[in-house]
Amino acid sequence: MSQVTTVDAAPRIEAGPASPEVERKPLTKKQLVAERPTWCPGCGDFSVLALYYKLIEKRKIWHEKVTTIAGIGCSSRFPYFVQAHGVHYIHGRALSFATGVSLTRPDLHVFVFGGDGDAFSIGGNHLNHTARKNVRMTYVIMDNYVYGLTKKQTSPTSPIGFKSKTDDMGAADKPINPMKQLISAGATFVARATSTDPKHLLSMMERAMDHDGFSVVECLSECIEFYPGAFDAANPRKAGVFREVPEDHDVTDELAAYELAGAPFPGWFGVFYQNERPTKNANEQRIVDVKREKVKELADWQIMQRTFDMLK
Ligand SMILES: Cc1ncc(C[n+]2csc(CCOP(=O)(O)OP(=O)(O)O)c2C)c(N)n1
Ligand code: SF4
Ligand SMILES: [Mg+2]
Repeated sequence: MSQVTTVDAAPRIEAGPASPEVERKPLTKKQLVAERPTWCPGCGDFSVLALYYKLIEKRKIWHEKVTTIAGIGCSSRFPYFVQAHGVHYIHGRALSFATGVSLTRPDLHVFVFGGDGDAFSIGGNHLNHTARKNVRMTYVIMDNYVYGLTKKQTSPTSPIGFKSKTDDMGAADKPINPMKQLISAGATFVARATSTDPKHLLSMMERAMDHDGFSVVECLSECIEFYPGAFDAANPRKAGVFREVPEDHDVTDELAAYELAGAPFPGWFGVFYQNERPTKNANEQRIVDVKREKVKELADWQIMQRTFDMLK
């Protein structure tokens, strides 16, 4: 029988895969904290980061089993603040990078963090395709209804009338509805949360993480600097209302989810939609297995050579 040893988790990323026979202590927040966050004091993103540490600690995910990927924006600075593998990638391209990681490293928990601009504006196209392909990963969109990093431009979620550097007379264009967009694009887990309710947000992140497919949590996260008070109506501490998705809501019912999404602000919070559908990961693996079987006598480099020869 194999021996079970207990060792302390190292404070830094460890080299090599963990042996399943080695039991380790879960990581602590102290071990996960990297650079001091450069966000403005009071920014809603702090809460999301704190809960991400908590999630990793609670679910006993080891350093080498988690990766944090982001695009560009205040919210997208996330990977810098987590002592684990991560990538601060190109504006709006976090999902394409994360897709590559997810498909090639099925053993990892792939988390993507970013803002409303990164997700729905410059990255909107990637969001749609990652959703329809159902690539396995968890995406937390910190929605502050504004471009924070670049100091107050209108974003796709800014409400009509919002005055910004790009709309000094107030935004005129109809904002997108993140929930409706995600549901119709094909995301198989769609939830809504707010950074002012940490307990609820953590539970949404956990449920998203446990989902086998593309899971998205839109998290209202106030930009205290360029859009203060944006979400007061959703914050009971500011006399607002936090309404959880009704218990009898059927999360597999797409139309019912769409209806919930149509409620006026502050709307509902919780899981709007969740369904099982084959993931891109499973589909790709099936193709690889079938093709590999046909050339099982060949080494990887020979398969590659053949592919190149075919392109000549
Ligand atoms: C290709 C490209 N276009 C534009 C920019 C400038 N830019 C950086 S962040 C950003 C918007 C960020 O807004 P959001 O994603 O909502 O993040 P927040 O800062 O609000 O968290 C823009 C337009 C850029 N870095 N790269
Ligand atoms: S500018 Fe806004 S989004 Fe950026 S760190 Fe400051 S409060 Fe947060
Ligand atoms: Mg933003």
